[in-house]
Amino acid sequence: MTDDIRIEPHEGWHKLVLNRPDRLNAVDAGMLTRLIGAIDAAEQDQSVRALLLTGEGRGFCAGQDLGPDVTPGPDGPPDLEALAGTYHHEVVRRIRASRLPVVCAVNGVAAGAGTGFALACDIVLAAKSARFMQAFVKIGLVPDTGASFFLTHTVGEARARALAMLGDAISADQAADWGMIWKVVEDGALQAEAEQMTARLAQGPTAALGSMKRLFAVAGANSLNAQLDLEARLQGDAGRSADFAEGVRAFQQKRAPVFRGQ
Ligand code: T3D
Repeated sequence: MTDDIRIEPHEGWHKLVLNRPDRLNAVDAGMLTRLIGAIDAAEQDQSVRALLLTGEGRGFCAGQDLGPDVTPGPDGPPDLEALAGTYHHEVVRRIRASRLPVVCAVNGVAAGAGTGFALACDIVLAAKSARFMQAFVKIGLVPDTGASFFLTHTVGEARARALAMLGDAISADQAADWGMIWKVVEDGALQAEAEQMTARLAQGPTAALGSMKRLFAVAGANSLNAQLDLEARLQGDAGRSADFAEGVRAFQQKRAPVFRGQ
């Protein structure tokens, strides 16, 4: 049994670790199948209320493993449309559609698909020494794993185009300055801070956090009126939750709320 995806269960949340440090956690189809399985398992387990994604060693993820999956064989070139659609993009879809808040701790270089996996997450922290790189152009590919979408929405089109076309790496500080990620953390403090944040989210109003994901998923494309309608509908759902009742009770009683995620 390979452990290239390590699942570390904690009280109320799971840490998912990309674990192929000798290749800077470059991913192949098998590894992505196991990552999708780990996300699905957490999704179905009601005791899990948040996820943390990170990498082992000095890299976060160097993108697609440039090995057998993408090497031309006797039958011709690899089918990258199928590879991306079946594996890389399913990870992005799972994270975005998840009912769970997903934190990403970018512990080192995030290249190619690695950047897409990170930016698919809800809150991205990066170690000071981490770098983000649209490596695709260097091997004659186009951005995938959501990179063209996420970058356009986070850093704007001018920067997104240059990042994709030049393939230059940017520092974690630059990524934070440009609004691509939430925060830069000193290397030695990254995992502890990301774990604390994930544990905090795991004690939050899980259903409301899930609804926030639904709001932000469409906020960039919706008209204001459509977004107001959706906010009203999801606020209606939140208003009927036990967590809302508890939140208001706790406020009135001047104590911290104990959310159960319902
Ligand atoms: O269908 C589809 O969607 C296709 C897939 C597309 C998505 C993609 O992700 S395409 C982009 C694929 N990734 C890359 O092109 C990045 C390749 N890696 C690099 O450019 C560099 O490794 C980094 C800039 C990320 C880091 O550089 P550095 O100097 O810190 O480390 P290194 O020495 O290059 O790498 C360390 C080891 O990891 C090295 O192995 P070795 O020599 O010690 O045995 C290197 O070969 C290995 N490694 C790094 N990236 C990959 C990899 N092995 C396989 N695949 C990789 N992507």
